[in-house]
Amino acid sequence: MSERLLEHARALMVRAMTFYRDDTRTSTWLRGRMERLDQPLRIAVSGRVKSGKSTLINALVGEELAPTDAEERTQVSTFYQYGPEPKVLVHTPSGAVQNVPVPSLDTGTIRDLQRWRPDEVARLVIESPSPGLQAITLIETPGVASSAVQETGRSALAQILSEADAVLYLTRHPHQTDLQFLQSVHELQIARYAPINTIIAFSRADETGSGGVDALDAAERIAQRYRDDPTVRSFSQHVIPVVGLLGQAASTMTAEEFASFVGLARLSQSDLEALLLSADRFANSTVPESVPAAVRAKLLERFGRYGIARAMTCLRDGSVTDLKGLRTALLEDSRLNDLQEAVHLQFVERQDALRARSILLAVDMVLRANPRPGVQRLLGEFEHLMVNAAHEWDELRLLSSLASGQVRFPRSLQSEAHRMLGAYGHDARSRLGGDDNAMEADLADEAAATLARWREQAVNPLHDRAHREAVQTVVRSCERLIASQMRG
Ligand SMILES: Nc1nc2c(ncn2[C@@H]2O[C@H](COP(=O)(O)OP(=O)(O)O)[C@@H](O)[C@H]2O)c(=O)[nH]1
Ligand SMILES: [Mg+2]
Repeated sequence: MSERLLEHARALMVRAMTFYRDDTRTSTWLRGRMERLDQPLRIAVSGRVKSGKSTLINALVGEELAPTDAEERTQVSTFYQYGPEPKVLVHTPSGAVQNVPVPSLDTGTIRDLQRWRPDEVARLVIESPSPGLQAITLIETPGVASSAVQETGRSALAQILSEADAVLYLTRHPHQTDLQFLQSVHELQIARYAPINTIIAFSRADETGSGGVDALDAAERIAQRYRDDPTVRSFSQHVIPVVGLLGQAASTMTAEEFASFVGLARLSQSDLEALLLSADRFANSTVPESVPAAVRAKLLERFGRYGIARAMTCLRDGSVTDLKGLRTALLEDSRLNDLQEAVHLQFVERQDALRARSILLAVDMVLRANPRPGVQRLLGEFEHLMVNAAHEWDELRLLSSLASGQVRFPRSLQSEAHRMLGAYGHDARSRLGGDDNAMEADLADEAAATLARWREQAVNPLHDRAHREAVQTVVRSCERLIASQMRG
């Protein structure tokens, strides 16, 4: 159905382009939006300053491109996208695009460009042939609540978010500001669009509590609390702890770093324990000379205490013997895999629905900003599409709540809901679980029976709000299915 929604959205976009064909600015803007359908999905990586955005981007790309620890005032929206050759494009506020020749793409060069003033650069586009960028473009937004955002106004940030198909929001521990921010973005831009497009990453999870070896367990417990929070749940189904620093270091680990880890793992138990007592001791102790202090300090900066402790455990218990093995184990420990899986399931696999949402958002913006005679008709088509789209997004959102366990029904209803919401396909047979020989009349009976079962659930007083809403969504799916059976 998402495919069909996307086709309808695309058709509406084409009509809007025709409608504004004599208005060059508007039609060019719309054409730009249209061309994005053939480009990788755009994911905005947002959050406060130092929430770990750049680090996580590097971890996801598997390369060090994004400069970390940027000064707050130098923040500019930076796009990391695929290109056959390394390339840097500077977009000026007036809309001009400059190709800046750079000797190589490294964090130092990019950091220098990020220092340009906001009146000189509106956004930076970094193109790199990294395989990690083939399916997705990552956009680092200015830090939420940073002075840069205050200066340029929240609208600049909202603008970037409206250009993204999905949002990965990083927070160290969801502060009030984060929640307010996320909510305001939804109210501002996407109120009419089901928020199927936000994943919250509980970043720098290794620093949770006292930052010891059990930091991730503590982070997981906190994440669970947030998953159950109704406010959080209203805009995201996923809260995932992640250690971007370790993800970044593991995916770019060198042979020398591996050799240093092996050297450290060979120390006696007591020497190693003494070394791991504090970050200061680890980086500055005069012993062991076999792995000099400068090398240790670098390891600490790259992997963090948690990463080093995990590397020691893996190497000493014999579960890991080579660089590749250690990389795999540390990536697992960083939870980057879980995050990547969620990005894949929530964003990449649902890209048709997300792209349809982006297109509708763009058409809506244009129609409202440029009213002229005849626009009513397009607005009418838009509203009609939105009603269908909204239900489809409800279905997607509920499927992911069922998957994450936020919504749970007794087993038989659970699997029926799953099917009915279109998990196995959108035609009547897939939704009703009929076999290939099922007759139309049987399917119609089954649909009626299913609707009756779910209407019964609708008056079940034991359901809380989330479950009542879930039941309503399934009821609507049944009703729509029956309506289409009657038409067909
Ligand atoms: N311990 C730890 N530090 C991190 C992690 N991610 C980022 N950092 C550190 O936090 C600081 C800010 O990170 P950065 O990625 O630049 O944040 P940004 O401002 O949101 O882009 C840097 O010093 C990073 O090394 C993490 O997962 N664990
Ligand atoms: Mg940054």
